[in-house]
Order: sequence, then structure tokens, then C-alpha cells
Amino acid sequence: MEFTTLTDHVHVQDVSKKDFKESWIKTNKPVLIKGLLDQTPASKWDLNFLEKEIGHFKVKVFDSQHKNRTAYLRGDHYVSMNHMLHLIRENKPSDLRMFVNPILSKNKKLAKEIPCPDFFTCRFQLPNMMFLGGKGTVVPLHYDFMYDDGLLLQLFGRKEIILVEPKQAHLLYRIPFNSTSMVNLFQLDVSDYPALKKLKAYRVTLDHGDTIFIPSGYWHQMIYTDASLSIGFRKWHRNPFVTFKTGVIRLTQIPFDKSLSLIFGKYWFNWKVNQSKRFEKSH
Ligand SMILES: O=C(O)CCC(=O)C(=O)O
Repeated sequence: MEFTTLTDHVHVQDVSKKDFKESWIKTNKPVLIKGLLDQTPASKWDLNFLEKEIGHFKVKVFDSQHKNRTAYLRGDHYVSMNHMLHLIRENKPSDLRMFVNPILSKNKKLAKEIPCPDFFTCRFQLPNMMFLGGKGTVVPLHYDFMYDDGLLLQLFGRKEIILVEPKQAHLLYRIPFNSTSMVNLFQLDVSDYPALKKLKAYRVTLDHGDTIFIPSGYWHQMIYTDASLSIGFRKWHRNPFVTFKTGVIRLTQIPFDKSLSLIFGKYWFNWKVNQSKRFEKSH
């Protein structure tokens, strides 16, 4: 496996909507964007303020108990947002992880303080998402399942990201009916996953205030250097047909996968993991 540090970066002041589309969205290339947070009132947010504004909400989180699952969107149980914010305050390790949570849409005043940047807005704007986890949290390797383009802005803490271009997806042991992989690129195991030897990936650290552009179909995995909180902005794929086709596929795939998981539990999970390895062997 070969890692290259992602060095491409731009300053938000030099980014126009047209340039961003031509240089990064159409070419499907990741880039680090500097200065975005400073342009928003959210640059002044602190933990006391967030606790007051959103701390009382209940949020759904993942924990590490549910190992026989490959669904990755909403989480397993509820905790208070205050509980999650406390992880940041203490910079604590934790097995709780909040993923793609649109919590800011419950507080319009707050959502307005961190708007989707102009160069990334689209028709039928999706709400901003929040991602939060303790120090050492590992986000499973995946791509965003609607082939949307994503920006991830780091509000608190630091995280490391590995990015793999879509054309190397066949080396990643994708789980069937899903957009995730069981492979942990931060802890390489080439005896179990030999195809990884051929993999080339980008690696980048997201510091406070940094934003990464994760293009459509790019696989990504994160490890939280510190307890971290990020905001995600999403943009539908530039070709509406891709969104439509993917939507139809997901609408059948997700209920199918969930039903079999409910009926067969770990047997279904194990079958999928075995299939992901078989799929690789045929390449
Ligand atoms: O930082 C995280 O926790 C995950 C972010 C992510 O997967 C995304 O923005 O698509």
C-alpha cells in the first residue's frame, strides 16, 4: 500500500462556484480548503454555547457493542448531545460515535451561523450534518452512498483521513448491498486482505478550521486524533440521473439488507463478509 500526503489546497477566498466545479467537482479530485470557518459566525462557537443551544437534544449514536452490523447511518441508541459534547471538553476516548446527524436543523439560528458555502450550494439543499466522536474513534471505510459530493469542516479537535479514488474500489473488499468495507486502512492486515498491497491512497490531517472536499464515490476512513466535531455539507451528484438511479437501487437494497439482518443476524453478517473477500479474489 502506498500513501501520498494530500497537498492540493485552496483558500476559500480564491474559490468561485464556477472554478470549484471545473477544478474539483468535475475532475473528481479531493482538495483541502482553508479559511472557510473564519468566514462564518461559527468560528466563535465554544462548548458552553453549544451545550446551551443543542445540549438538551437526544441524538442517535453508534457504540462498539453492535459488531454484527454493516449498516452505518444512524446508530444504535440515544444519548444526550450534552453527553457527546462532554467528550470534546475532556478530549476523552469513547466507543460512542455520532454520524451524519442533522441536529442543526433543530436550531435554525445555529444552522444559519454555519451555512453551506456559496461555492457548494445546490438545488434541493440537504441539511448540514454533524459528526462527533471521542479520541481514537475509527470511522469505518466507506463511500457516501448516494454518490453525493461532500465537504467536511473541522470545528473541534483533529482527525486523520485516508482517501481512495473510486477506480480502486475493487481492492477494498466492499460488503455486498452496502457502501462500506470491513478493512481498516489505519491498521493494515495484508494477510487477510492481500489486494491492499496494490492500493494507493491519500492521507491528510484535518486541523481545526480545515475543510476537506470528498468527491463523489471516493472511499474514506477517519481516525480521530482528538475527540472531534465536524460539520458536513452535501451536494447532490452533478448528474441527476446518477442520483435517481442510485436512489432506486438503495430503496430496494437497504430494506432487503435490514430484513435479512433481522432474520439471520450474525449468519447474514458473516455471509456478507465472506462474499466481500470472494469478490476480491475474482479480480
Ligand atoms: O468524520 C467523520 O466522522 C465521518 C465523515 C464522513 O464520513 C463524511 O463526511 O462523509
